[in-house]
Amino acid sequence: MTSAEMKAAILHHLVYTQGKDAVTAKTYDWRMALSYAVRDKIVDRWFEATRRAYAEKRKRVYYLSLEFLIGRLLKDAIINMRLEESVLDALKDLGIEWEEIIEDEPDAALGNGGLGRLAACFMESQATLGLPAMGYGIRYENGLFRQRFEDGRQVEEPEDWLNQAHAWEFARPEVSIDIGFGGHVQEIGSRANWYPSEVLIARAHDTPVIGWKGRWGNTLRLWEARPMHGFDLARFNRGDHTAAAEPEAMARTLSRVLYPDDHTEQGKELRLKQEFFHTAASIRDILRRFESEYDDLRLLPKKAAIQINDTHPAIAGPELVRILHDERGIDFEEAVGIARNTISYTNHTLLPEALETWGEARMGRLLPRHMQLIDRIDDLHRRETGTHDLNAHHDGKVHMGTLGFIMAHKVNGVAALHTELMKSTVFKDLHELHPEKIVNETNGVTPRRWLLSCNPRLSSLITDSIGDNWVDHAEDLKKLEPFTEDAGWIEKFTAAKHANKVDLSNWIAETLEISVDPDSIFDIQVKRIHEYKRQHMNLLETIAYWLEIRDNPNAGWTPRVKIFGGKAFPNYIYAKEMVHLANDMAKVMNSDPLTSRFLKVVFPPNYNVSLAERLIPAADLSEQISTAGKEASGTGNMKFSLNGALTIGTLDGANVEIRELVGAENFFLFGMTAEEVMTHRAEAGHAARAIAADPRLARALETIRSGGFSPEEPGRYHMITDNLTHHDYFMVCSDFTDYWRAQRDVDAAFADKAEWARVAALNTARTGWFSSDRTIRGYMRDVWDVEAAPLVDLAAE
Ligand code: NBG
Repeated sequence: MTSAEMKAAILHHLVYTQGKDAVTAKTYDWRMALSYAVRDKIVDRWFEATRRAYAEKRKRVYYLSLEFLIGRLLKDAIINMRLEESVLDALKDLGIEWEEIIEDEPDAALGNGGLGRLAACFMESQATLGLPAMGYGIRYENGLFRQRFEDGRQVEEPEDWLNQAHAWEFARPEVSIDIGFGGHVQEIGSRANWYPSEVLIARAHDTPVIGWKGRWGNTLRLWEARPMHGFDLARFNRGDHTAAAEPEAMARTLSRVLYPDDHTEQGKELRLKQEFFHTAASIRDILRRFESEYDDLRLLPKKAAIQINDTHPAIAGPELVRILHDERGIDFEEAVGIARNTISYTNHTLLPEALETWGEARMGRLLPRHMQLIDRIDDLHRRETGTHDLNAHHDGKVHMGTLGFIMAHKVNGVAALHTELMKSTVFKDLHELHPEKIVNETNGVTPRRWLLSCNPRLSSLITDSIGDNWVDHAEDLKKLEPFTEDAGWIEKFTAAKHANKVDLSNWIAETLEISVDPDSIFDIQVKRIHEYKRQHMNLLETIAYWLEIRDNPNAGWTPRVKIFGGKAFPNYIYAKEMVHLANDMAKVMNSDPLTSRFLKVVFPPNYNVSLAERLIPAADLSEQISTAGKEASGTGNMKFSLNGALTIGTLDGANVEIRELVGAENFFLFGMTAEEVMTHRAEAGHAARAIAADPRLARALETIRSGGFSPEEPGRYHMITDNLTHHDYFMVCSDFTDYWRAQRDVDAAFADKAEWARVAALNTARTGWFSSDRTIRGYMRDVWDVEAAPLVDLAAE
């Protein structure tokens, strides 16, 4: 597409779709016009892919997830369609600022963190690989809350990304599916009729997901909840105006908010309803498509693979069995077999507080037929395996992890260590019964968004050096290795990183009014705020460093900028205290004349996908410091490494694999192993002993305790200091000393600029393996048994 054609398309949509005259058009109007112009190009490719999937009778993958953290879509689409040149030229011609347009798009935050972002990366990789796939999610009206700080405290505000028109979706009112809840069951022999007492409608909204070079496109289908009967006119006419709108409001509640926690099981009825609503609508839709093509349901596992993203959609098993058995008349055991061979389940955490359970009373009330079927599934599984005590339904609850496991033919972990821990801990007994079921599929990230798009300087250097094949064959980044021995090339690499750091410094100065020196170490920890991720350990180390500088301000310290980002679950008081402490520390430290040349603390609010895209390319040091055994994988860790940051981290999640790939000598390792954590935790008084043995740690804790960062309220952080001193489940104190040591190793290493840059470049060269293309290929081979369509390379016109 030429620039002139692009310009004409933008102007056409500005007038005829957006209904605006160029003279009065605002940034929003131009963004919408550009989005429609780009979308037009995508639609043809998307249809073409859909038609091919049908014509070639291909097996499809269905990715069921309560979260899709897709972020902004415009730039992604432009880059994958290779339209940057024509768009940039056209905008320039029209006098419109590219940056302004990109920044104007709301960040679709339909997820909490890693789990949701992984789903988004998977969608992009599936499209890039030409794998016929469909993502099913919920179209939350309010995504993850917006975070603001008020006197350093986190304040949550509703996120209303749908307030403006959303350029990327197509409403499909013709795809409306009835979803029932409650009511009663009438058993007829083995089968039953379910008569729900409440019925809602799931309405589909489709967003095209286009792969690299536009060679394939898939659909992200998000469900909106609508009332069966909308506005009650009779009631309205009787003057009961509020009640008239009630059904509408009740239904809308269901797809209104994303639950803002990712590691605690909430047990709220609305959440269970959301899960069933999402899953039942998706299963219906999958069967409708299947039955339009084939007439033998026994073929389902050959033509469809349903992936359950964590346990949230795990009711898919019983629901599919219910339809196959009750509605289609397939024998119960055979129905279970078909469902199992179709479904597979990904586990994303071993934290006990995150493993979903539902009370049998609630489940029985809301989903009476499913409750019966779960018991029959348990019963069948007992007979198959000759066991007595491995039921999904036990102790008055339905355990969704067990249900997911029993109803899947494959169950996967998301990093090597995590998968091994699944086998030896949470799923130990089930694993012994089904030793073939658990497989590992280490997470990945799409290099299109997480390198090509977010880091244009480094990407151009890479492409200039090795060509652009790396974009969809990220293992090609290995070809950079010889360049890392070339001083001239390393200078270019350093220049790219430095320019990214200057950009970030300017942004920090503009938005937060903090000046930071781009020559400092940019040390970044961005992720949800959680005790197991140990932001407080990082804060303690920051305090200890600060105190040391104060003691001896002229000792030639290595300057650092400590950057934090992340949201705390609104009811998680401890995590909110960590946020508050970080902000209080920033206030004190950034204005300390003795230390501020050497140490700054920066905490931009509202960490989201777009902020990640801004921060990661500018990082020198990536903080991956979770208690070993607790972080299933991590994906931020991969993004940092890919963008040339060095990692300071524990042997946890995918850190283990990052270290193997980049080389142990290029990784700042510290802390206990998962096994050591388990034994050490059992020893009483571990925290007190660690504190007594490390005066720096003791002093840092004492500084917080005595109100060093909250003089107006010295006891403000007693929750944190008491917990760390007496309990410290996540072993912050016991790992602190080694963490401090590793941080000083970082200082020493940073002093040799050229060597640091060489290692940073090696990180980029050696982490192509973490492309989500590799992950998806793994699922295709080990889990889904599916092949991609051969792709025709359609260069950008
Ligand atoms: C998260 C893990 C991360 C992992 C992502 C994606 C949940 C329940 N789990 O370590 O904590 O990277 O899933 O797999 O959100």
